[in-house]
Parts: sequence; structure tokens; C-alpha cells
Amino acid sequence: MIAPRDRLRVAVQKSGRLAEASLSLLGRAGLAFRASRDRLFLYGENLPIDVLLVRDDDIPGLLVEGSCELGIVGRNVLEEYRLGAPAGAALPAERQALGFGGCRLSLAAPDGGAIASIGDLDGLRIATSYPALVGDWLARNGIRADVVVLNGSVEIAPRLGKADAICDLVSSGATLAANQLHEIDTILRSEAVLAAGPLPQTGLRAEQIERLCARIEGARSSDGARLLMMQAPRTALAAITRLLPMRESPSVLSLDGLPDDIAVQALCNGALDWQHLEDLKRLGARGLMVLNVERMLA
Ligand code: PRT
Ligand code: ZN
Repeated sequence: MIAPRDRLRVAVQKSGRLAEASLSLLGRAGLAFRASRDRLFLYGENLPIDVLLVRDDDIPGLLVEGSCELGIVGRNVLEEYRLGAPAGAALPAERQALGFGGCRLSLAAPDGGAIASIGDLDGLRIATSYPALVGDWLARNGIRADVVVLNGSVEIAPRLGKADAICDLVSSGATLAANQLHEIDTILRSEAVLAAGPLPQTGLRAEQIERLCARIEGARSSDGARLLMMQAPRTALAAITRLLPMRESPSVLSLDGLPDDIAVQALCNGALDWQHLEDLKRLGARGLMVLNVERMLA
């Protein structure tokens, strides 16, 4: 049993591919931390929210035990836990995708070998660190293959004669190429996600969780957002709307004493560039201004 706490806890990878981006996201969501001496814990200085620094594989279990309420973890780790858990077990769940740590869990086979498509895997051995995800995929596709569980260096298993194919995370594809392997199918598209534990939350704790989730969503959606402001002839509005990489419909305001003109405010994504501004000028827009968006709350 875990003693009741009044502070929310978020588990984050201590070191590795997701560590820095996870803490940076929490920082952009407005959290400031002080590190403990053992570097396993970050104490939230401005909100009652602390961070546990752990191995990524431990995050789903910590959520289920209630040692933390939220965690930032790869979807691959979360889904492997969910699929590997016994039937009826309480499960952590994905709350939001976070847009970093992108990769895919793919099946790959040796170059120049006999495996060209997934149908050729029948009766063969597949090495992976994701036995539950691979087992589930095999069952869904009606393929009977043996899953060989390895906890590292999966990509060398075919050369060592331990397996005929592998299933591993791929981002650039360089590791597969260096090991003379090629992808034959993707079984999961992954990225870092915010995951929540299964325990029902009520009252203040539930409010804290919702508030942090809303802030994280806001920090994510303001990434790369630009506010474009201009004045333009009313007749140019449709052409302006077509031209811009807008996230939502623009706000259009009338101008005092200028019935043929409007002021336009449009929330755009980072793709907004000089070329857009020059094209807008050609449509008769003037007083163009682009502002970086620092914070957004839906
Ligand atoms: O110590 P701890 O257990 O916390 O960390 P870890 O070593 O288990 O994980 P880490 O830091 O390597 O990865 C954390 C998470 O990052 C993963 O669970 C994925 O969600 C995500 N991620 C994104 C990746 C990759 N991209 C990735 N490319 N995780 C691993 N890789 C490996 C892959 O396994 C392969 O060996 O990188 C190699 C392939 O990369 P490419 O670019 O050559 O294709
Ligand atoms: Zn790990």
C-alpha cells in the first residue's frame, strides 16, 4: 500500500532518448523543478507536481501500482505492457501523443534471403524485445512463427543463426541497413505519449491531472504556432484563406471608416514563410505582422 500523497507524480525516463524532450515539455507546460541529491526525483517548486526519474520500462508498472499518476513513455513500451498483462489486470492508458521520440516497430529480414513478405514468415523464428506486440500481430495475421525474446542487439540475431527475421524499433533505418536487413512490414507506429494510471481519481487530484494534461496540450499546440495579422481588401479574404497554412478559421474584423477593408488574424503553423507574406501583399494585404505564439490554452 502506498501512503496517500497530496502531490501529483509524473514518471519520466531518467536518461535516454526521451529524457531531455520530456523534461523540456514539462518545463514549457510551466513546471519548475529542483533536483534531489540522488537525481531520482525532481521536486516541483511552483506547483504540487513532482517528477520521478526512472527507466522507461518501469513506467507502466509504476502507473499501475499508483506510485505515479502520469508518465511519459514510448507507445511501444506502453502497448507491450498492455498486451503482455494477464487478462483482467488493471492497465495504464495513453492520454495524449506528444510528438517526439517518433519511431516504428518493424519486421525486418536479411537482404537477399527468402523472406520477401509477411506470408513467408510462417514456421520461422522472429527475434524481438517486444514478444507481446509481435505475438499479437502474428495472431491477428494468422501467421505461425516462433518468437525468440532478446533484450538487446536484436539486429544481429539472424547473423548469429538465432532467428530468421527480427522485429525492432527503427527510426532512420541506418541500423537495419548496417546489418544487411530490410523492413518487410510495420507493426506499430510509436512516439512518446502521456500515459495515465488505471486508478480512478477524484476531487483535487483529478483536477490536478486534468490541469496538467491541458497545459501539456497547450505547450504542444503552441510549438511552431504563428499569429499572422494584416489588413486587406474584403474581396481578397477567400484567396488569403486558401493561401495560408492555417490551423483554424481566421478572425475577421471590420475597420472603422473603411467599409471595403478588413483586419485579419490567422493562427498558422511554422510553415508560414516570406513567400506567403509576398503572395499576401500581391493580394492587396498590408501591415503584415507575424508573431510567435508563446502559450495556448484550448
Ligand atoms: O535506460 P532505459 O531503459 O530507460 O532506456 P532504453 O535504452 O530502453 O530506451 P531508449 O532511450 O533507447 O529509447 C527510449 C524510447 O525512445 C523507445 O522506447 C522508443 O519509444 C523511442 N525511440 C525512438 C527509439 C528509437 N527512436 C530508436 N531508434 N528507441 C530505440 N531506437 C533504437 C532501435 O532499437 C535500434 O537499435 O535505435 C536503433 C535504430 O535506429 P535507426 O535510426 O538506426 O533506425
Ligand atoms: Zn528501456
